[in-house]
Amino acid sequence: SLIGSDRIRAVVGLGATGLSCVRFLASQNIDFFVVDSRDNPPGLEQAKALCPADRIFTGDLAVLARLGVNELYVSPGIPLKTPVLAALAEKGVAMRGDIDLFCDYVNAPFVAITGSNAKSTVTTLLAKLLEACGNNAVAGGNLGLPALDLLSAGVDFYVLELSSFQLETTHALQADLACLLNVSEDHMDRYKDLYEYQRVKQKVYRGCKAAVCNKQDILTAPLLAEGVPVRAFTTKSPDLKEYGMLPDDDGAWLCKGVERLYHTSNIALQGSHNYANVLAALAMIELLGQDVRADGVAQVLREFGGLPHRCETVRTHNGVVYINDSKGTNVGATLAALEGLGNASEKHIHLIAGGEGKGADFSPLAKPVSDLVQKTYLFGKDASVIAKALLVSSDVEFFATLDEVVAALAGEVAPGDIVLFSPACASLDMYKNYEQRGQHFIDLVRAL
Ligand code: UMA
Ligand code: ADP
Repeated sequence: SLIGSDRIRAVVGLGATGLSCVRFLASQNIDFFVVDSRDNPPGLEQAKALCPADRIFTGDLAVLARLGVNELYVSPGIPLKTPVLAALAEKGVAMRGDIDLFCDYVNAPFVAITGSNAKSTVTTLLAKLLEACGNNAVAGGNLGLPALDLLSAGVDFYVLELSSFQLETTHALQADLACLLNVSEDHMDRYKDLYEYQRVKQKVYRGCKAAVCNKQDILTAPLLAEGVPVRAFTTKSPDLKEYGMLPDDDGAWLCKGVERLYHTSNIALQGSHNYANVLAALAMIELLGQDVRADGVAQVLREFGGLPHRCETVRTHNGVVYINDSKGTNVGATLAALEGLGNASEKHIHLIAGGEGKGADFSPLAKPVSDLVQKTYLFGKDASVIAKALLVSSDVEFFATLDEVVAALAGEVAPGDIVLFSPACASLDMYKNYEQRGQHFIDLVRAL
């Protein structure tokens, strides 16, 4: 049974995920140890209220080797390649995660969404669409609220955003619906290459009952048993049963096959990458048995303009539009932003980028930057790594801080220009998270 007394469990990590595991196991009267490598992890005080003090170990993971554990719930921020964990795995200790635990206990349909980019946008949009169709839908996972904290009675659909880190520790997901939105390089400090990362992302489809994939990204194609329904989306013209786009004089229609569903002029999200996101969400509600033409769906699409820090317009000042895309934490996101906003005949983008590069290859930025960007302003830990990947012909300048970048812009921009803050990097070298970094940009721009 799941609660077999032969299991000796430990929760590894005391951040948001670890704490949700502690709360959940305690609520089920299951015994466990807690271990965190930090002396004073964020969830320590709350864990002490739920678990005997002599079962909590902080400061080093090495103690795990002496506790006789055979089942771990490893937090996503801790690589399984960490030597203590790798040694235990070698001895047969189960390396599980909070999502595995969620799957053991969930008793309503759940959707699992992953991808290198657009996860949060699509997860949030799908939950809104399900609600608009009259369901009680809750969203969480990597999005912020840990999956276990969502479990409650009366939920019709759980919508989970899953990161590759969470999928690493998930063994039998068996989602009612699984979606891999796109695969482009990210977290190359934790994976050997793109293909190791892709294999982890593909775990989202394991045992799923229905699937949605991206026709324009072969790395998302699922290998599934016969009879499992699959829908593909594309921003090009769709084949029968696919979700896609048919252009007309003032925009395009989002379609299912030849059937026209929504015109882009009635959709608040902007840019072709966001139309792909809407198409993915429409394909998903169809597979969940909802009506893609429901009035509520039309209303959500008219109103949902996206989440903060994702290509969000901060203000227009002296004819210059300032856009905060602080959630652009990898090359793929910044490419999508450049392609969505750029115009080769005007070359009116001023790109601000830099931060913690996570070992990424920045060379895919070289051509779009040279085609679409007037000048690039680099700051943060890996600024010089990015600069080396750009073409020598592009105009690049280095700065110590974001304050200095924004101060320098005054002498560079002209009416009609766009200032795009899309770092292509994580924020952790200089900020607590991407939200704090985005807010810093917003504050600087509002003060102009
Ligand atoms: N840490 C230690 N020692 C430990 C345990 C953790 O040093 O023993 C450090 C990690 O190296 C990491 C930090 O603590 O730097 C946080 O790690 P964690 O696993 O405790 O993180 P949580 O607080 O549980 O938050 C995690 C996700 N974070 C990560 O995957 C790093 C959150 O996604 C997610 O919202 C939350 O679970 C709920 O599911 C954040 C994220 O940045 C937003 N995700 C990455 C991304 O989107 O690119 C994957
Ligand atoms: P995630 O949760 O996967 O990080 P978000 O929805 O938060 O995804 O968006 C992250 C970044 O990706 C933002 O910079 C956003 O502008 C960009 N983005 C959104 N949709 C797409 C897409 N379909 N393809 C590539 N980038 C995208």
